[in-house]
Amino acid sequence: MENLDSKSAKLIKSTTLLFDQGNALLTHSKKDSTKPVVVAWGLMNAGKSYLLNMLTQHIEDEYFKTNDFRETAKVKKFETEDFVFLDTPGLDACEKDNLTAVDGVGKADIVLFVHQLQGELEAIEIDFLQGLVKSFGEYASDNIIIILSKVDKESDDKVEAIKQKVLDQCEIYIGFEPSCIAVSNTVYKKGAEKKIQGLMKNSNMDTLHTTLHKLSESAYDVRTEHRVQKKQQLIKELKLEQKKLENILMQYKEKTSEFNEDVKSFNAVIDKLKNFMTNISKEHYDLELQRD
Ligand SMILES: Nc1nc2c(ncn2[C@@H]2O[C@H](COP(=O)(O)OP(=O)(O)OP(=O)(O)O)[C@@H](O)[C@H]2O)c(=O)[nH]1
Ligand SMILES: [Mg+2]
Repeated sequence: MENLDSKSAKLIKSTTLLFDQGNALLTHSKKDSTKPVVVAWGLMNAGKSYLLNMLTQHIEDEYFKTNDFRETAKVKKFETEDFVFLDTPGLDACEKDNLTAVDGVGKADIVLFVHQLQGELEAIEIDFLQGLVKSFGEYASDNIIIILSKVDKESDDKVEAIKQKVLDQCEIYIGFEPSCIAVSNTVYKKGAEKKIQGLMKNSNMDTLHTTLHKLSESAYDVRTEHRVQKKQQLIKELKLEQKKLENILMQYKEKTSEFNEDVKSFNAVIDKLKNFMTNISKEHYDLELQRD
């Protein structure tokens, strides 16, 4: 059985963690942006940074640096008139828990989950999506958009087939089919540079813009609800911790009174022993005297 000291040490640790979460929640609420925060997540090289450049109209100059190898190393932010966009490093296959490792998860109002159109969702992507859904609770289906990127590399039929497969996986693993938009960053860039409306339309970036604006109307309400829910959950957990702490305190008190009882009888024995010693010494002294 676990002893009282290690039980209480564990409890103090978990309560402190809950306090930290509560403080983070309070600080976030105070310095929150009133604009919806849009966060791009996805595997390395999925096209997150390129996508955010297009969405923030960085057509010629790259604000979010892109590359063929792992490029983005930390969260980077750009604010437009309507949104705050956050770019994140690609999910790491070696990382056990990408969700807690990434910054910004508590701040995200809308998630762009970028999946490169090579095939279906990989296990690590599903894991991450499941974590996101847990964190968003009942608002997950409104807030997560799956972006299928680099569609210029595949035929329309293949794009459609992969989209269907990804949506089926979402239904199975996260319990709903989110909005799913197939985009091409390179086609949008070409269209914007050469001012060719047809290319820009084909890239589907406008559809994504429209979806974001639609979501932004309710994003603030959803964020508030999300926070309220998180606070309620925290209060519930803190109350449970309080009960456990009180229980441990009681056990300590019982131990102390047992200990006090032990000390009392111990003292009584010592007193008895002292008396006995005094008597026996006295007797011994008297005997010695008689002998002399
Ligand atoms: N053909 C094509 N290539 C793209 C598209 N979007 C991005 N790329 C290329 O894919 C590579 C990766 O793009 P990034 O935007 O840097 O990918 P990322 O997801 O930010 O990668 P990390 O920051 O390393 O996680 C780059 O070479 C881009 O040029 C697209 O729509 N079509
Ligand atoms: Mg990047």
